[in-house]
Amino acid sequence: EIKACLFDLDGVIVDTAKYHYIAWKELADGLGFLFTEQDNERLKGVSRTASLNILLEIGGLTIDEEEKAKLAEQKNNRYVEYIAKMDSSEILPGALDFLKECRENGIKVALGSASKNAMTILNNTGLTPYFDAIIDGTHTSAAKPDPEVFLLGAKALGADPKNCVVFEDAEAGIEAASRAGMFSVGIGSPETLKAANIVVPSLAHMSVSQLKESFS
Ligand code: B16
Ligand code: MG
Repeated sequence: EIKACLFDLDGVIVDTAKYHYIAWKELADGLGFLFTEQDNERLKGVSRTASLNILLEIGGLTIDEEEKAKLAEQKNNRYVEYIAKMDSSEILPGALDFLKECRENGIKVALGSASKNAMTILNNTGLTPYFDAIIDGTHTSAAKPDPEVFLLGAKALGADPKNCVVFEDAEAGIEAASRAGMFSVGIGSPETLKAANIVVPSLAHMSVSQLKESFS
């Protein structure tokens, strides 16, 4: 039986990857190397620090921790400028309807995001009231694929992991769900999200009745 649904933010509810990309690209430009959209795929679902390490590896740069902290801050300041302009028009197709449908069916809803900026995004898009619990990068000590973020979500909702469903667009997130002992729905392409229990292109292709059928 499904008692709770846990949602990743970037790539599932909103497309903030495009803003992460512009901000990382600007940083790479400043450091003097090219950062492509293809490179950006590697940063999806990955924490800010881990993202920076991947970026520096692409640029072939070795930098001390103090300097890294400054660069991460510089990138985040730019990113925050972009997300400050977000509104409800940036909610991905089907996401809001599905969140509402969960509630209507007595299913609890939680956010499970790696982002430390999740609250800003939820507030600017008007989505905060649709969540019963919000777990983001400010609450966790281990990043996905560690299951911590989803286990904290289940705990906050008072749900057993076996009664939880995770919606994720990143491989690391699907692995986190599986390590948490939860059913996973991949949002994206079946080729990249092989480990997910089921995969749909977006939440516009998902309904509670369909989910219940796949879950049983
Ligand atoms: P921040 P999610 C993730 O969000 C993004 O996919 C990832 O690209 C980003 O680096 C990470 O949040 C941290 O974000 O810099 O805002 O703390 O997919 O877990 O909702
Ligand atoms: Mg994501």
